[in-house]
Amino acid sequence: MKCFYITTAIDYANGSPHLGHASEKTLTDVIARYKRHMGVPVHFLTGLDEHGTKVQQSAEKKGISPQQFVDEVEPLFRALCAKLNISNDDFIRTTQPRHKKVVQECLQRLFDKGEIYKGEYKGYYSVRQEQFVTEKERLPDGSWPEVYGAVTEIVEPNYYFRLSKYQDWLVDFLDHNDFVFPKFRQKQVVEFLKDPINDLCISRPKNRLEWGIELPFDSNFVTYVWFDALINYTSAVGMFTDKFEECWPANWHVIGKDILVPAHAVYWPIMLKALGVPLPKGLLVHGWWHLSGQKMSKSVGNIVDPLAIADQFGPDALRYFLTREMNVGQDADFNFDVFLARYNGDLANGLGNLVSRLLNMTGKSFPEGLPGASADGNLERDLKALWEETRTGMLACYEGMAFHTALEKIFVFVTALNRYAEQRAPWKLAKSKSDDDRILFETSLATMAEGLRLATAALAPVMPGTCDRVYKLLGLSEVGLWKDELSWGTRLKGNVMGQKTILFPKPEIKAEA
Ligand code: ME8
Repeated sequence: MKCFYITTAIDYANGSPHLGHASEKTLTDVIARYKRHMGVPVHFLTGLDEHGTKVQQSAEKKGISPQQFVDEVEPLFRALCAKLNISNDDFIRTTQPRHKKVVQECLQRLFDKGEIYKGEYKGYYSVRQEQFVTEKERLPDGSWPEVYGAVTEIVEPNYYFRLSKYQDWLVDFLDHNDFVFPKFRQKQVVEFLKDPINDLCISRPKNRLEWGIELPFDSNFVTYVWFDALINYTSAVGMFTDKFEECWPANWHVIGKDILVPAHAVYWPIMLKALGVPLPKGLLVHGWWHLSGQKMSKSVGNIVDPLAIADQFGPDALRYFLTREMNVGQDADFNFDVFLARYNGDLANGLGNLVSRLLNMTGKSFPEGLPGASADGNLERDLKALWEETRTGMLACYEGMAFHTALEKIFVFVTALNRYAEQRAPWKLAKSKSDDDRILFETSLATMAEGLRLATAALAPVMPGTCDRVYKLLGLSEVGLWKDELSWGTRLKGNVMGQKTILFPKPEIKAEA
């Protein structure tokens, strides 16, 4: 079976990882894990974008070489992946020989086909954005928008890629294909293409920028960083080798909204088209996290960096929050008070409480193994019916990228399980001498355990560590394929349950009132 190939953007190696990087990797990981639970072979790529002016400048500031600089940054990003339990199969760095080789091969092929030509550029250049800017972008008072930083006028020979030649093709392609998710983002691309696009300057003279991949046909130049970076998606899976078709075309490039236009939705499809290579199947574009975190750092001294939350609360608490609070495509707000409310409400009092209640009682009453459910009352039937509904709903949500709603549905079920526990009150039934109560007692624990197992299996793409832990506590190995995991059954009968466990300890810090 051809693999499901999914990628994140490759992060700029000019600083430390931040919440945006964490959330994009988490989102991509949720999809990758979901697919694996569906039995689909997955190839998941993430990595680092290591060339360009910003890296060269950051290295200069530190007084070290750019290579040394990126070598120091790389472990930070790998540590982020490890900390968040990201299941990437590969980690590409654009300074790796496997990548440079493919970039040069692409450039040479395009040059040989006449798709790249030499011209002269006179214009304004933004160092911060590593791009030329046009008069059109000047503000009414003649200055440049702040995002560009310092803008200087330069004249230099450069190489150009014939982007404009493909504009009509791209417009037509977008007219006939769903390429960008969510749909409103594709409309933004179409809107962008209503104005004529220019050819793309894909070189930088070495006297201005040395830190890049040398053009194979002119050693006085290096490659523009975007032209280099985009190719990571193909260089990592063996472009120009026999292996390439095992993964390519990619199923999703997961990216933020800031790098859709023009990089991923215009440059990249046209580069591939000009090379005669199929396009990826889609661009999955997420919104941005905004931090009401300025406030956060003041109110709770120790949680300045949102990633420190993963240290303090566990990676799954952060993964849960990021997935629960972002409607993919829309922006979201990172607010520590909301984080705490989710942690305490959904995780500690919801899932965590269910686990500790169950294990407390099984530990006391059934240390030799979980009993079976021999009664089938209204409460049990209602729960089973709710599970059927939850399963159908959450599967559709996972498939439709509505992960926040999938979680909402699963937690409605978790709440129902806790309510069931309160209604059946097994802690009271345990004290009764009647045979009927004994049967109900056993049934209630078996029902809680099976419900917990199902909720856990459904949460596995989002909270993989916690779910494997709960599965072990239920006497199972890790969560497997969903075709085997999501039906209400009796497989837990006789399993020896684990010791009472607090999955989500109450935090020591308090949210500000
Ligand atoms: O753009 N919320 O790298 P990058 C959500 N190297 N996502 C965010 C975010 C936020 N606050 N801030 C950044 C680059 N991101 C290029 C990509 S790909 C061939 C080259 C996302 O480190 C951003 O949208 O600036 C992007 O998808 C990713 O983090 C890397 O951003």
